[in-house]
Parts: sequence; structure tokens; C-alpha cells
Amino acid sequence: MKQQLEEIKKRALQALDDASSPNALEELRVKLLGKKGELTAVLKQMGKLSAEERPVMGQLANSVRAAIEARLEERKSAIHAAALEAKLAAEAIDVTIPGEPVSLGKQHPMNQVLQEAKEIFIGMGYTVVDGPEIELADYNFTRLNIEEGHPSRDRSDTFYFDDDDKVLLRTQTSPMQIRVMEKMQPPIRIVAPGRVYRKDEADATHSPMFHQIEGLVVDEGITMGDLKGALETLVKRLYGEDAVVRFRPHHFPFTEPSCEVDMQCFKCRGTGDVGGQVCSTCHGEGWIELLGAGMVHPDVLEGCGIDSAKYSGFAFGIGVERMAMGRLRINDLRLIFDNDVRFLQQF
Ligand code: 2NM
Repeated sequence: MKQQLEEIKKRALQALDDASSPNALEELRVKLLGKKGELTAVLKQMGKLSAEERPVMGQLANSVRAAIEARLEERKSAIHAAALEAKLAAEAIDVTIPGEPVSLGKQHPMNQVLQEAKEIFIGMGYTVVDGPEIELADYNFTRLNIEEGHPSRDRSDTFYFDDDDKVLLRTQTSPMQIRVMEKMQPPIRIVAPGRVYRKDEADATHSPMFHQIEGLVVDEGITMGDLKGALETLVKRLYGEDAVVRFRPHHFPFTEPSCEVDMQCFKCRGTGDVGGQVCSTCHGEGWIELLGAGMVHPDVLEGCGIDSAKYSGFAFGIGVERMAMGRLRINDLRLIFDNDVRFLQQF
């Protein structure tokens, strides 16, 4: 029996050393130490032994069991450690490998210039207002003193939603000025930026959708001098203090008097001539048209419930794409809408 036990111990330790997986270890544990295991089978024969032999063999059997159990635990942790090691090696990450470059987008040039203009107006105490792009003809035309039959109302110029020409895509942001005057009494000092729509064929200077910033100031004693000061400040902040501005008489139905504001051409400095050639920036004009403006027509004020005997105001409208083209030296309006990254990356 002693030999038997020694034999079991020897084979068991060897088998445990050879086992390479947790499953194999578990199988061995059952085979060696389980109820139907080899060691149990030997212990069952203890009854046949003499009284002197029994405790000796019992002790030996216990030490064999202890040795097997110890080796089993040893192998368990060795196999576990090896598995962990292999897993870590397989999942190793080289944190020193450079990452994929992430290319950052940026604000569209049109929005850069729009934002710049908004900030200039906010700096002069204006509030930015926002409103619907789908408008009533009443707000877009009638209340701006644009009468029935005026060419800008024509179905070939304006996008209407209905057959009786009542609902349309706004052709200017002025309907927002009407909405503000209707709700508030002076003092009013607002700018309304946003999209406007006209049935224009797209070319280098036209697009069926473009952006405007319109502004409105109404208070007691507002004069053409206030208009000139505000717009000259805008132009100089946008284009530099040395920009030269001119106010030229014009006509709009909603303002009286009305004017257009030009800036002296930065390329030819107003001469219309660059080295004996017609200046390509102003086409020989010497001036670049920037925006329209005027003193709000008394009928427009009265139509909104503002007393034109007490209050006066000025208003203006600026094409944002046109302004961006001037600011950023872009020569074709379509580039602004194409969104070709090779174009956008330049700003
Ligand atoms: C322009 C030019 C001149 C304008 C007028 C008004 C209102 F509602 F107050 F009458 N809003 N915008 C105006 C005046 C717009 O765009 C070229």
C-alpha cells in the first residue's frame, strides 16, 4: 500500500505538471481526489491493515493528498498567470504610434463675414432679430409701400406658394422690421440677418437664395446724419479706417430720401485705371456699390402704429455674399454656394 501511495503521488505530480489548461486540471482533480478517485480507492482498503500499520498509512495518505492539493493550486495559478500573460501580449497597444490626423472644419466664409458684421452692429448697441423665411405678401411688400403691380411682386421674380400671391419666400428681410415696429414703440435699434429668395438665374453675381442684413433705427430726432455715421462706421470697421465712403441718391419705395452707399475701389483708388488698363475690381467705375439705405417713409412708420410726427428712422439693406466677395476678394458668387473644400480651405 505504501508503494501504491508513492506511485499515485509520483504519477499525480507528473500529470499535474503536464496539464496545461484549467479544464485538464479539473479533470485530474476529480480523477485523483474525487469520491471515485484513485486515492479514495486506496483508502478504502485501509480496513485490511493491521492496527499498527493503519495510522502510518493514514498519515502517508494524508501527506500524499496534501502534496497533490498543493501542486494542484500551484499549477492553477501558474496556468492562470500564463493565460493572462498571453492575453496581455496579444492585446498590447503601442501608445507611441502617431494617431490619424483629424482635419478640423471651420466657419464658412459667408458666415465669417456675417458674424463680423453682426458683432459690429452689436458693438453699436443694435439687437439681432430673427424671423420667418416664409412670409405674407402683406409684410414683404404692401406694408413696405411696395404697391400692387410693382415689378418686384411679379411671379417671375418672387417665389409664391399659392395662386393668389399671398404667401411667399421673403425677397428681403425688411418684413422683420415691420414685425418689430408693429410690436415695439421707439427707441428701436435692430438688425435682421437671414436668407432671402429671388427667382434669379445663378451666375457670377446672382443666386436664387442669398443672405441679407437689414437694419432699422427709429427714435425721436433721427436724421440722415445718424444714417451716415452708422454706415460709415460699419464700412470702416469692415474694410479699414482708410476706406472712403460715398452716399449717392437713389430710390426705394420704403424710404424717403433714399441712397446707395459705395466704397472707393481699393484696387485703383477711385481712378478706374490700373497701369493703363480698366480696373477689373470696379470695372473702371472707381467705386464699389455696398448697400442701400434711407429714411423710413412716414407711411411705413404710420402703417405700423408709429407716430411719424414724433419719430423718424433710418433703415438699410446689405447683401452678405456681395460683402463677403468684397472683403475676401472672391470673384464668383457661385463659389460661395458650391462648398468645394479647395475653396473653403482658403479662408
Ligand atoms: C434696403 C434699402 C433701404 C429697409 C427699409 C425698411 C423698413 F422696414 F424700415 F422700411 N427695412 N429695410 C431698407 C431701406 C432696405 O435694402 C437695400
